Amino acid sequence: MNGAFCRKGVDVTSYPTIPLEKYREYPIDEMRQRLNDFYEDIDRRRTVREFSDRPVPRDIIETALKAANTAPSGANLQPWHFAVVSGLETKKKIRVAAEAEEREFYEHRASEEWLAALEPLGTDDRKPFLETAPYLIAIFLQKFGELPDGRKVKHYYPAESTGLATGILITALHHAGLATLTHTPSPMKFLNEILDRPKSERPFLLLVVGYPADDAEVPDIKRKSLQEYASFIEV
Ligand code: IYR
Repeated sequence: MNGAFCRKGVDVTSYPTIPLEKYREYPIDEMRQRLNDFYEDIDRRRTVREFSDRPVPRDIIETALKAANTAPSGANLQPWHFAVVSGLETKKKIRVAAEAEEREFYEHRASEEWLAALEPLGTDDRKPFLETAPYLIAIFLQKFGELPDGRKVKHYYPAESTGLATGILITALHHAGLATLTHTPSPMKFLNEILDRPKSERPFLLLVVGYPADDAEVPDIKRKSLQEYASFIEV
């Protein structure tokens, strides 16, 4: 089916439909095995704050971004932009701007309660990894898109969609054997200026990507148990 029609003065063309031929069903035992393997693998993922400067080929990042771009999104409008930074000059600018915001955060803006919540993680305003890691991926959320003729199109659920794409990106990079850090200097508007992104895009998060440092350590965190974060309603 492929129809062209007009709704409220907007030209609409529906997508042609195709059979779901890429879908795969697995026998239940295989389903269990695959899922256990996947869970064991993702359970090893840890957010890392100490990175090596070892380079990572750009095609690896490109493929991970292609995986991220498969995320479901409101009306399939894919309301995200990934600015991939590998140049030292730009990484330095980002570090300087992020550390300035973080100093404000740790010294003035953060509530006592927030600082107490961060205490176990031992974070502070120094962010050397912003220069050390081979890639910083600045993820932007687009509230509006632009058609080739310059008209604006409203995006739906941009935050949810960009969050989903980011989750897939982190999972893909972990799958490839790379470490990530979801960094959220606040506010992050400086990313628009440094990376020359339009005002209509909101910085969503800064993903630091690379190999962990040889001597990297991580806090011994605990994850909630299934009963704590899930409920099953069977009536
Ligand atoms: N953006 C700051 C503070 C921070 C906030 C949360 I919530 C964290 O989980 C970790 C850090 C920083 O990056 O240090």
